[in-house]
Amino acid sequence: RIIILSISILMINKVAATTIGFSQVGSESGWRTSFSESVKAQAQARGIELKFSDAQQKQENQIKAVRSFIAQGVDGIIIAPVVETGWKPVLREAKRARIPVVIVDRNIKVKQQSLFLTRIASDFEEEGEKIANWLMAQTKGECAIAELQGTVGATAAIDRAKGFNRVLAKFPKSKIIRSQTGEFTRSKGKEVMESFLKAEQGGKNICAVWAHNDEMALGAIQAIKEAGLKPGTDILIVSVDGVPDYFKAMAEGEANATVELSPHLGGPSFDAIEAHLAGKKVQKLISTTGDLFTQDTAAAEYQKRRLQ
Ligand code: GZL
Repeated sequence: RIIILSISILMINKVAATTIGFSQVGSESGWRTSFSESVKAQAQARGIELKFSDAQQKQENQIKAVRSFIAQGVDGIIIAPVVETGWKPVLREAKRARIPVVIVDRNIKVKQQSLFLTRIASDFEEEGEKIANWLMAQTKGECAIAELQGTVGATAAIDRAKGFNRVLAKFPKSKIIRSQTGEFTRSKGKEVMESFLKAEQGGKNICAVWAHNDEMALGAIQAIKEAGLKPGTDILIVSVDGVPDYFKAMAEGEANATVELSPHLGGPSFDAIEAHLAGKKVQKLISTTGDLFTQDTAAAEYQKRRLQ
């Protein structure tokens, strides 16, 4: 009788455990990797069975993964969308299967708000404004800027540029003189920066690099050093994410400022799905914000982060 009792308890536990599918963009940046690790750790801590899919930055892989989660009958789906468009068909399939979908980080462009449960994300425009305000204060409003944009069509790239440009418009002696996508990666960021340096007399005309994420900024720092200039002094470096390698670069004087982007979006996502499954109302947008960090606290912050 004891054996039967323990098996039935196990069965009940199995039924209670939530199964969630997570469609992740890829592993293009240090921030993205921290984000994935944080979600996996949160799932483990909560006894959630997580089905994880890495789309290698391709939307068609994300859509395939979501269809497979629906076919497996998961209790909830988390999507970190690589770009904003193209989501309506698969979201309608999830809705028909009555599976709640949480959008995390970048946004999606859908009219029907009932196609997803909630979105959990940082205010990207605010990140762009914060870093632009710091740069304008640092350069007394006079700076010729080379911009490394993120992935074309990604909310983080669109909205960070929007926030940055809104501040820049108030400083007529500052402007963006070069701008191109570095696809949020270190290698592409370095390649694009090399072309900027060639086009701008070896970098003499460039006051600062504005990179939409630390990864591309770290690539630009490599290119600037190889061109014989000092990043952080000859050319200022400003960015967003707050990954450990960037804190190290700031501590070594090779970068100047970044706005931290929290990678801990798993907990709020699981909370939202569990609240929904318990019949509770969930608000449509749950936003996170990050602080601006500069060289003066970088060494201490790096020590804290590198051990995480
Ligand atoms: C922003 C996120 C961006 C990060 C990059 O929330 O979408 O994608 O800033 C990552 O590091 O590639």
